[in-house]
Amino acid sequence: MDFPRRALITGITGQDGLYLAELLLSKGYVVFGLVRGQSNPKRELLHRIIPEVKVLTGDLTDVSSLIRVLSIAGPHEVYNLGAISFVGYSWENAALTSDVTALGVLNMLEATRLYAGSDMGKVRFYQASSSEMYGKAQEVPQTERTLLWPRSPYGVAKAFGHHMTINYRESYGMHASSGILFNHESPRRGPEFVTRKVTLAVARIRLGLQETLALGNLDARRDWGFAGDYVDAMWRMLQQPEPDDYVIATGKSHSIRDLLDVAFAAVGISDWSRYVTQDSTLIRPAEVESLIGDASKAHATLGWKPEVDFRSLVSMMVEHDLANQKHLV
Ligand code: F7E
Repeated sequence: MDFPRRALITGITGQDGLYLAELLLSKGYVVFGLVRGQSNPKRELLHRIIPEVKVLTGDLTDVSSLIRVLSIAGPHEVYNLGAISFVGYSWENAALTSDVTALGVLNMLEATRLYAGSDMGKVRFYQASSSEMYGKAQEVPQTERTLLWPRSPYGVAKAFGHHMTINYRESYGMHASSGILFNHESPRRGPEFVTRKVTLAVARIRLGLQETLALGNLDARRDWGFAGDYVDAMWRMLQQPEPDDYVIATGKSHSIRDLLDVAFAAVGISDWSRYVTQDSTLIRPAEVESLIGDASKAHATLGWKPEVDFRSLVSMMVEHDLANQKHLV
């Protein structure tokens, strides 16, 4: 094995990209991150948080930029985390979501194949697949073998990326693995996602900075874990002798109402009903009602298990938001 190991991460400025970069740096990797566009403000943010990451400019929709980036980085491991990832947005921008979240995977796989050339063993590929692919879930809990029935343009795009990853593995013998990650959150989560939207609002309500919180469907259920735990599973997949697909989940499901209970309780509010309103514009055209994953394969093969439970996760996020909003009081 060559040392130091070199990794390229697409989507480096997102929640998972940041945690994964920190994990790989702690293991002695040289880490390259793909950043999109001119004067991207996230480049500055990345430099401030993790200055050791070597930033390269490219775009998942431009295969020639990916070939260039791969030839500069010379990675042993490629983590394809880049995507348009907000499900609600994907109905409004279905074509763009497909270009980035579906075809972007094909571009990255093809660029990686060309980079590897005749030595397919020189690089390993991780695809960030999603539990959103299960959509109208056909089985409870969901495993690697559960039929995919996506319910959003985002879910359809992720299903394409998942199957294309398997296809590159089977067609070219590429060490390409697909991690089917259920919802995973952290204080780094964007405020458009429901967990962070709730924890930020709860902190602001406690501090007197906000009066109410408008939400969509309160009955949806998700299997929520901690992003810091989940990036470790990505790395473990690429250390296996053989590539494969793995569900990464906690095996526990909670509703948005449970999320509200725990988040408001963390600031001493037991009845949240007077603070929460329902906004019908936040209801999705086709909802994924309930997801819960069975990660037994990851437990058995990767030796992976989640460390942070739902309560600790939500409390961690509320604490973080209380601290970062305090200066506004
Ligand atoms: O919604 C409901 C909403 O946007 C969760 C992404 O990381 O995980 C994430 O996708 C649930 C849905 O996450 C609001 O209808 C109610 O049922 O936090 P979310 P998501 O759609 O599950 C998967 C695994 C991914 O791969 C995605 O990239 O919460 N909900 N009221 C709401 N959701 C939002 N965002 N905002 C609300 O006001």
